[in-house]
Amino acid sequence: MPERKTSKLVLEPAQRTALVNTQRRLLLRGGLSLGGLAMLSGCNLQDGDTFDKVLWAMSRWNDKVQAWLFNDNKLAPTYSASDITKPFPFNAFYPEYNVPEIDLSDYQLDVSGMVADKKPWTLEHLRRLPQASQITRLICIEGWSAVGQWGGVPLKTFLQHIGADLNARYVGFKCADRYYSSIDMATALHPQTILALDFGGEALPPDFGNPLRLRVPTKLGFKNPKHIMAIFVTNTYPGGYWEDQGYNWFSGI
Ligand SMILES: Nc1nc2c(c(=O)[nH]1)N[C@H]1C(S)=C(S)[C@@H](COP(=O)(O)O)O[C@H]1N2
Ligand SMILES: [Mo]
Repeated sequence: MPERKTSKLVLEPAQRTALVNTQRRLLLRGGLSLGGLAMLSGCNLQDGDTFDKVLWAMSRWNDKVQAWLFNDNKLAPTYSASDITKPFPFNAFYPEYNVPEIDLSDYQLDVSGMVADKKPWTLEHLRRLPQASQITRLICIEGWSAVGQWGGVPLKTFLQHIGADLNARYVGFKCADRYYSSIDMATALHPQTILALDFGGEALPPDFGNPLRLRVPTKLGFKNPKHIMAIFVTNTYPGGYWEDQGYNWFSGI
């Protein structure tokens, strides 16, 4: 096994300032070395690694700390019907006219990974499971937020029905539009995390993720994948569309 080097990185002054500030924010006050950070983040950091790679490792480390601090019962605030934002903002990595067209007649949700029952689910079948509804705030990292009402199957209920290994680390989602995302198991089992079929009391319209989206009000908007086609349970870090471009994977409580 190659020896881990823990000596200092060579950084530009501006990078140094940014790194020092990030370290402060990430509670790295205890004087964690590059090697120590490498061990905690699971990244193989070496002398001469780029600034981006070090920041990325720190973000992974931060995710871990947040998961340790995560409290199952911590609930996102809920609102009343009069607080609902109208019209509700649309957001995706493409403009509204490119929203995917999904043929509902042959739609099925695929299930794979660490689950006992891998049979695909129809929408009718999903609607026969117990349903929950919430009025919560969706917060987009781009600087806007909006209150909406979503209804559907609590993800915990769904995971129990498919015999998912609830000790697995991640639940991942693949969408009809190349989007993908993933959440930690604690978040998947959180009482407010739902597989939403309805928006504002009606079946999800195309703009807002028909026929199925994840609604997880304890996380930022980009952790709420729309147009879900497949769900998988895994111990292998699945990343996400924005997560893999540097957005913090945990992004919430
Ligand atoms: N499939 C898919 N899901 C997605 C996105 C996307 O581009 N494709 N964008 C995410 C982002 S960044 C946000 S803020 C929310 C926006 O949801 P809304 O259109 O219901 O407001 O969806 C998330 N889920
Ligand atoms: Mo977003």
